[in-house]
Formats: sequence, C-alpha cells, structure tokens
Amino acid sequence: MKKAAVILGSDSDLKLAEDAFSVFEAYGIPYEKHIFSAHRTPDEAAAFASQAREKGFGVLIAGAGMAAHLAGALAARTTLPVIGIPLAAGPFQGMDALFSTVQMPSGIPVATVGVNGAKNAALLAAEILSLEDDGLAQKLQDARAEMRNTVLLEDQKLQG
Ligand code: RP5
Repeated sequence: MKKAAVILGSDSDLKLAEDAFSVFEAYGIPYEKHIFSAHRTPDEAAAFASQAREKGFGVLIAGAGMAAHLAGALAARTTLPVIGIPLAAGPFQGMDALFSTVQMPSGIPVATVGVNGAKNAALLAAEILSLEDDGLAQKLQDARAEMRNTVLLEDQKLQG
C-alpha cells in the first residue's frame, strides 16, 4: 500500500491532528508525520512535496492554522491528492484557515475538510488509498456497517 503523510505547520498543531494518526493506526495504513511550515520552512515543505510521489506516498494531508498556506504550497509541488485541514489556532477560531485552505486558485486543487477535521481527512485519505487496496476498502465498508448499527441501536433505545 502507498503511504500517507500528515504535515503540520507547527508543533502547536499536533494535538489537533491526533485523530488522523489514530485512524491510520486503526486501519493499518503506513504513514509519516512531519512539521513543515509554508512560511517558516518553505524550502523543506516544497522539497517534501516534490519528492513525495517517488518516495511512495499516495496522499498528503496538510494541517495548518491562521493564514494557512501549507496545503496549497504542497499542492503546488505535487500532483498527488492533497487534503487540507484548516485548524482553529488563532483568534478567528479556524475561519481564517478555512478560507485560506479552501479557496485555492483554479488549477491547483486542495480537498478541504471542515475546521479541525483531522478524522475525516484521514478517512478521505484512506478512501483514496483503498482504490488500490481491496483489504482496506473492505475495512472501510465494515466501519460504515458498524456505524450504521450504532445509530440504529441509539434509535431503538430512544423508542424505549
Ligand atoms: C500556523 O500558525 C501553524 O499551522 C499554527 O496553526 C499557527 C501558529 O503556529 P505557532 O506560532 O504556534 O507555531 O503556521
């Protein structure tokens, strides 16, 4: 299976990305985590994205807060799918990062999840990797069935 990468703009973002690490561990998806900033270490961020395909990555996740250019800066350097997580890091509670991440100029896509949406970012990455891995596709399908059962049970309980 190809690898996933979770790239964060700062170590202060680590806590908000934990759900993504948990998803990758639960599904047995090989992944790396890194801290590269679009602003503070632009050369390292660019080099990572430029080499990602040849290093065996299939999808990149970028989480950043405030003027969050990280996902776009990575996407500019690779044609691998890039998923952006806008993080609530500053006084605008993620609205700044949301607009920065989601409003990519035409031609350089970033698939943006909700503010602090680390879990969905990792699940979307898993779905992308499952295109080439039937075992992973089955695990994702099983998780959906489990989720359905949980909700149906909750409804049953509500009926008393
Ligand atoms: C962004 O600025 C980072 O992604 C982080 O969310 C925010 C604040 O970073 P620190 O000043 O805490 O390092 O680049």
